[in-house]
Amino acid sequence: MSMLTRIFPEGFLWGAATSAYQIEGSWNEDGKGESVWDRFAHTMGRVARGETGDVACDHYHRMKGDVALMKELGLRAYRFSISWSRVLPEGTGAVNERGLDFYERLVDALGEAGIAANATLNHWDLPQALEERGGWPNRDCARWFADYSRVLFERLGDRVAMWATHNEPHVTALGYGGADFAPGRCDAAAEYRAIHSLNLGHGEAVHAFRAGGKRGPYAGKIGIVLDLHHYVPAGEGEQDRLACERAVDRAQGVFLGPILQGRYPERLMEWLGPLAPEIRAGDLELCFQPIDFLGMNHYFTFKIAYAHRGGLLRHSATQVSEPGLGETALGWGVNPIGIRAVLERVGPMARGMPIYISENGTAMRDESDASGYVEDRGRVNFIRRMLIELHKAIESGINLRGYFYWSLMDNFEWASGYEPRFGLVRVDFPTQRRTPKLSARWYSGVIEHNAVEE
Ligand code: GBH
Repeated sequence: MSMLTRIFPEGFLWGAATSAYQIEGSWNEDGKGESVWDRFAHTMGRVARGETGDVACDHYHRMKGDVALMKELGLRAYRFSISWSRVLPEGTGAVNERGLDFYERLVDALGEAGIAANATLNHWDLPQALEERGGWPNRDCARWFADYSRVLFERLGDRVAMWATHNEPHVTALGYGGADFAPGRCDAAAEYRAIHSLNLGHGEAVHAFRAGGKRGPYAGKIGIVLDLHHYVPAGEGEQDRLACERAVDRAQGVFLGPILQGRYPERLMEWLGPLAPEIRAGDLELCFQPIDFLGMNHYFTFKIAYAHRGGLLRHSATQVSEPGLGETALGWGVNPIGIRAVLERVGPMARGMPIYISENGTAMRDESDASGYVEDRGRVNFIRRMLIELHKAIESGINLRGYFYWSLMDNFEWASGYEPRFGLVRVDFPTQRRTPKLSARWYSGVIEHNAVEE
């Protein structure tokens, strides 16, 4: 077998990602307020087996050990999110100092370990108090978000290397249109209003960051994390092509457009008619702030067909896998070339701005031995295949600067609960014992050599 070593550019940022609700636990401790995900998970029937993030990985109490583990694995960067209702229990107004202190201790522990802090301000867990004031469909939410962001910039702006405003705002909006994500409102008009407030909130937060408070601009960079999957029309006909365009515009264009180009996708807005969000004078300028990087979460390739019964967008989606690669424990396809295809499509829109893979990973039915060790060769192969495609994308001129595996450790996979395991590190939930899997050891080697073997 011939071996080809693909060496990444110097300084390529290797990391792993998590989010607050999925790992922290301590949902009502030290003054934390309730979030929409606390409320959703506590509601009967919303999450598989009635599981919740009440305890999750107990990271709130085990943070020091978790950072030590990251150091042991050799991570150069760690992407985490900040729970808004831990910092501002009511969403606006009084700061909960104990909550804010937790993030300060985390950022300082990362600093001591030599790991770059990559903080996401909104990973879906809106304070429930703000949901009761209308949530994201209320455009005031943009201002509440910017005020909350400012609290974090003021306290941690001298130590955080990278900030992301939102994680996958597409999914936050789905929480209004559908039932699978909090708050699960099933209200299509609310979904599209939420999209616009999310864009405005992003713009206001970036603007606040640049204004830089009393101490002038902060040290770090700011951007946003979007879920950018690969979409292909099922057939060659016009109907499938247009259905595919609607799917891409709904999932991606409504964010990429305003944020990178200062406009919404026109054909989709026409299609939506009265459901299209109200855009006021000055809004698009606000959304269209210069950002420092684009974060891309990537998981799968969809084949899109026109479907008369396909809901508002009249489409249906099926997963695509490269032959022989099967599907993940969540039924998602595995199609390595998709990650490069998206980079090649989105790269030009980003006009050379640095791009990071802020999430990519696979859920597997891991089985551990008696010691807790998992020999997850499938996950190693998954990551290896993705990294090869990323290396090819860099060779073709894409300004890709880093890769964050999702996730550092097994955690609460939203409405699917604890069953799908994404981690490099196994978590035995009853004992909270952490055991690095084969993939963690392998990934450490990739980081150490800054290279992957093809
Ligand atoms: C990411 O979500 C999250 O950022 C992370 O918290 C999560 O744990 C991880 O990935 C793994 O799931 O486009 O309408 O068909 C990705 C979750 C999966 C949510 C696909 C939306 C498709 C909805 N996304 N899902 S749609």
